[in-house]
Amino acid sequence: MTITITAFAASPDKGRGQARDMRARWALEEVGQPYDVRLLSFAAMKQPPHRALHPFGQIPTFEEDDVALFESGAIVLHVAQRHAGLLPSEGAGRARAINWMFSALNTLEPPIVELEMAHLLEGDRPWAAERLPMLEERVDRRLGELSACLGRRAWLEDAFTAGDLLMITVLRRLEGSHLLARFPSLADYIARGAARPAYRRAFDAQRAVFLETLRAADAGDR
Ligand code: GTB
Repeated sequence: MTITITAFAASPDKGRGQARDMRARWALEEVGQPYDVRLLSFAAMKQPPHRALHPFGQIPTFEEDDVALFESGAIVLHVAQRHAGLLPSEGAGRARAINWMFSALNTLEPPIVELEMAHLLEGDRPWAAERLPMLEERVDRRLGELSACLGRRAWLEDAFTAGDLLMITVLRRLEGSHLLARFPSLADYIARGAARPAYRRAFDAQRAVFLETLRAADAGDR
């Protein structure tokens, strides 16, 4: 059975590759596994057929034979464990790469998402002027610590791993933010990840979905 993942039919990010299907796409491209994509509307995500796969009614999901997964981190780990290219084969290095995967999702992503949500949903609230600097300071601290770990190296370990893949997708959420501008080595790290041919293929594939919605809307207008 060909692997099938799910993604937004109309991503709110307008083809910027910020939705989490990008993680699954990138991992599959890195290991050279072909995959199909089932595109879902917001309404379809909340219907029983999709909820049977994803209890929270979200994307992405992953299906292959008897394996069905619904967390982007678990999907990347599964792909990395099944196929060569994203995890070192040696025990300690493999464990460290998996450690970085958890670090991306548990230590870096939460303060970044909290800040993003505060800007989006609470920016006009009376407490925003006090809360936003506090949230920014938390992100800034983590970026400083990560930048110190990375140092002058290209990747978090000796070679690119699934830990870098997840870390870069997490850091990309800060693109355009003044917070990232303080850490040029992290901006370079993101650029190095985004220059990988597998990343480009994944990015172009999700962008093609957006361009197709534009084309269809344009044809409908005529
Ligand atoms: N923990 C889960 C995982 O890592 O897979 C979280 C999955 C998740 O948040 N999915 C989002 C979703 O399905 C899409 S990625 N949302 C629809 C819903 O909950 O109804 C989050 C996302 C969405 C949009 C942007 N954007 O527009 O920039 C960025 C990230």
